[in-house]
Amino acid sequence: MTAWRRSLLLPRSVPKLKDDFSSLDEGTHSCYTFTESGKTWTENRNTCKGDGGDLVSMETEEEWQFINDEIQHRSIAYLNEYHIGLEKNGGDWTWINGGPLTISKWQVTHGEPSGDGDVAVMSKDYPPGTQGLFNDLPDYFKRAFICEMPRGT
Ligand SMILES: [Ca+2]
Ligand SMILES: [Ca+2]
Repeated sequence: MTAWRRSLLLPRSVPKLKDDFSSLDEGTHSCYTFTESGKTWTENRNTCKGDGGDLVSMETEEEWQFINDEIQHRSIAYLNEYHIGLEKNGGDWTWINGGPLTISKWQVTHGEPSGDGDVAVMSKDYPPGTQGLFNDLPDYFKRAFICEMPRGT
């Protein structure tokens, strides 16, 4: 192969980094990206939007189960918690895509939601025994996060 031809082909062979951390749910037809670290809830949400998605909204038990299965075999920093697309609007917890919160996943044995914030995290296992369960936190706490993107973007 000539040198000029090789240089034309090179850029196509460089993989997109985010593909290494994402997985596809055949049920929801969404693609999810799991980070190992992150910033504030609002900054993380903007990162998801920049990639053509948003923080994850889990409208069904099946989608929650898929996400929980994924995070149980991933490693993250920041206290084993991920920002998700759940926020308090006028006293009601709603998904940021507009859907109501229909699954019961608060860490009730730890008194959550405790009212200390208007955004939510999903636990990998922090505190121990809370796998996949939610906790409300202030926006400015820095955490890893999960993006949901429509298939094909
Ligand atoms: Ca969803
Ligand atoms: Ca809390």
